[in-house]
Amino acid sequence: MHEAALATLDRNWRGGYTVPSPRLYPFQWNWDSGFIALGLAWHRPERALQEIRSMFRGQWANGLLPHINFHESSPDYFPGPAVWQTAAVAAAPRGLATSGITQPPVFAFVVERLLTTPVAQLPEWANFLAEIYPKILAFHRYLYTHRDPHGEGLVYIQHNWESGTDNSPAWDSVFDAIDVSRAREVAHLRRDTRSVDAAHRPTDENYRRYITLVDLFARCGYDDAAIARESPFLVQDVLFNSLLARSNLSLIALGRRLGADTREIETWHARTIAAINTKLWDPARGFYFSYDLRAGHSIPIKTSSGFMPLFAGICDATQRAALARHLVTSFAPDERWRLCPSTAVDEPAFDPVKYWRGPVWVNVNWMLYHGLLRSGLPELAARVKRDTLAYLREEGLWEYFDPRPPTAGRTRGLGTDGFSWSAALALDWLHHETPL
Ligand code: 9WN
Repeated sequence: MHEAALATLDRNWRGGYTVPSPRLYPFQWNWDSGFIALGLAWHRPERALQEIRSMFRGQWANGLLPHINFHESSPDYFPGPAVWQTAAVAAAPRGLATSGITQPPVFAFVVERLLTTPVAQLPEWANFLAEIYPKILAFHRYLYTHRDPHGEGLVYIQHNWESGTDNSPAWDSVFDAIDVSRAREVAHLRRDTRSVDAAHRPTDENYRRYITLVDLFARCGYDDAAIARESPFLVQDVLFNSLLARSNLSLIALGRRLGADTREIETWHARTIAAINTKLWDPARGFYFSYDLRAGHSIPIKTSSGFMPLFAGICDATQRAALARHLVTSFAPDERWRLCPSTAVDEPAFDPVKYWRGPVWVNVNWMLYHGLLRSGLPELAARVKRDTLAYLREEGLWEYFDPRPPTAGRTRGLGTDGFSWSAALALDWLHHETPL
């Protein structure tokens, strides 16, 4: 597995950045790039810095860090730059096409973790740190300024692709409410289902809605105020906000190292923790849920995103116990199931092979592992690590995995193989004992 992980990262390297998968995702993705840097850190430390620098080349003048940097053109992905139409937007960078939405904020905790890897021994590390800190800070400031209209400390996502958990059943009710009777058909433009089994991917009906939103953003010229007024999709996602909280903590630590004034971040941080634990916590169900800001209600569907406050380290003893109970009951009916399904097995929408509606994802497991460790749940953490490494060893470096007990003739590796963050986080697990 170790050799395969190294070979995968080398194969997916494009001279400055890493593609998540050569055929399915031929560009640089935002949160992928952060996880990938953690794997590069051990054998290709210079590349870890290049990877992050390449990502931030796409940063917009308003601080937005786009979810895709289109460094080179490729016919293998839809939607490409022609659909995003960001070239005319004043805040977008010159000389590099990007998408116009973001992804969960990982870079502060990624850079903090790099401190304890060979990357921090590189002569240029100190320069890198001084250069990247203000850029990450600008991204967080963008989120708090543009995505938190009521000053709640919770930022909203404006597209399911911003959640990273694209076709999670949590977004179904939002998408069901969108009128697509006059929206354009996009099924024939899709490229993903040419290289991956359509049963493992979102549906054409999903894609029609995803692109309807992108078309709306382009019409709004990526003006966040206009989008907030007009778009049907405004969601305070529990994963996104938990990663923001975790990243705030790291940003404060990095800022202090640099002798910076971190009071602005501390204020954001306190507000975000309190808001996650009130607005997104459901004491009756003992679980965290995202909130539909447009419709004005919570979205009570149990997904693996609900465990991410553990990773942020913001749960009290009651919350930790309730989450631990859910993990080994609603997410794993018995010991033969592997953790952690992206959607709880007892949810009607659970689908063991369809993308974020049931399969296990390595990046979520990696964050869950660290969250369980810091929550004083080492046995559960060890089970998550064991389950994940067993998949990677037995099946290969797939994008996601079927959580059900094995059955003869059924393959458990799903999506695309040779997936970069599966390789990179395997390397982090194999090399790095330190809890995050
Ligand atoms: C849209 C690259 C990305 C991941 C996401 C994952 C998937 C893209 C897609 O692939 O999303 O961003 O086209 O399906 O859901 O988490 O960052 O690996």
